[in-house]
Amino acid sequence: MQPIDDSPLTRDGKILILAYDHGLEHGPVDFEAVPESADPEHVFEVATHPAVTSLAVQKGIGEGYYPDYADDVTLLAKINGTSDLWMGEPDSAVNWSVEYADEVGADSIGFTLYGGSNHEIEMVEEFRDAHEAARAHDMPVVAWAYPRGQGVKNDKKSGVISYAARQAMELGADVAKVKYPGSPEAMEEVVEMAGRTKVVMSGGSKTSDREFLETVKGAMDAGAAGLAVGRNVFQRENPEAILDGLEEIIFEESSVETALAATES
Ligand code: FBP
Repeated sequence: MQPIDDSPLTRDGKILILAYDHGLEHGPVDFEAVPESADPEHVFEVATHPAVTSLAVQKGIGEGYYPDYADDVTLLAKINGTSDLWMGEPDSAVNWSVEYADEVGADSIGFTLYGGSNHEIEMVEEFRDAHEAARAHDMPVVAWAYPRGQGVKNDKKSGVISYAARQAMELGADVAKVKYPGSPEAMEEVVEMAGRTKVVMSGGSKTSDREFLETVKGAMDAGAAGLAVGRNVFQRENPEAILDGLEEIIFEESSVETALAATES
């Protein structure tokens, strides 16, 4: 892992990745709440909010839409990804090369690691290749550190999430994106295990403004560097409002009450 505070992925050392690979990972069901969220242009517009330090997309959306937003949005190329249409041990296809992501204009890459899957060895070897190519292009590497598969009995257990963050750190990730382990205390352990690798909390399914902002605040107080969020932003009728609140918590270290007030202003 390397220092990334000078990279466009961060603002004051903090990170807010807007994730928008759900059409591939989950399918159209994720766009039902706010139908315009199926249109990548809508989400690129949302990503121009100053709180967003990068927009994470798959190849088709990157090459199809990023040229129109290159001046206003920082791109994270989600290199691998898979659909929800098949069954079996967790795995994820590598859909674009780091070289091509660089050509499209990406500033960083993202890669899912399913530690505990029967496909873990191949995934880690693919990660190695992507990681070393990213180094050659001076692009930070974000691991979607998602322990999952036959070897993992409980992927919500904090010790398992700490192990996934540690795995990401030892394999060279600059940022480990983890599911929230359930409490600020558990998050502290995750952050400790990740060492100098920054930890960002994964957004999860949509909750109320207060619940979401409280969880993010707890994660930040526990030492997280920020958030990688999809549904809790684009499934809202007013995504800019929640981003105003997140900006308060992540970059201004404000209280939840101040953040909630920002969502209403
Ligand atoms: P959310 O904030 O909507 O949870 O998005 C984060 C994310 O990692 C996306 O990048 C990805 O599409 C999705 O979650 C995968 O979630 P899962 O594998 O748990 O279904």
